[in-house]
Amino acid sequence: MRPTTLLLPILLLMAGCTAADAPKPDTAPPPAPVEDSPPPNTSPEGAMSYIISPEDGAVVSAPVTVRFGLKGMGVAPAGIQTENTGHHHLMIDVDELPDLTAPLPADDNHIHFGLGQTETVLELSPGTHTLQLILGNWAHTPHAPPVVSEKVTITVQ
Ligand SMILES: [Cu+2]
Repeated sequence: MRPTTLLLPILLLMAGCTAADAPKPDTAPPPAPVEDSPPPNTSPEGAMSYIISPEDGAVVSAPVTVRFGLKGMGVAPAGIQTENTGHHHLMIDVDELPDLTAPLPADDNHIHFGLGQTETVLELSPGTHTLQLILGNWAHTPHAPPVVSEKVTITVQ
């Protein structure tokens, strides 16, 4: 009985020595830093952007509250690089969509909601206006495929 109980600690000691003395693999490349590879700029299947209100054809009075809807993706502020997220951009009276493969323009007709806002209040002049949403990624570029809402046409009294 006694020789067996002595053998086990010796074996463990030898195993420890072997691991410690093993040559370090100095030829293996260091692992690639995760933060250097941005998330893919893609949208998942079924992702959808839509204007909750006002409804298409609505007759409203200014100021107009516009509520943004998003399905299948999450809202994140500009600058936050997380897969399947983005922030809303509201196109006001924009007839032709901007380049959907580049950062979206920013002016009175292309409004960024880079803080992650999901609604806004607009002072629209009386008459007919169109509203349309485009989701942009952390760098304001639409996803692939782009997540663009239906265009809503409203009349402001
Ligand atoms: Cu933006």
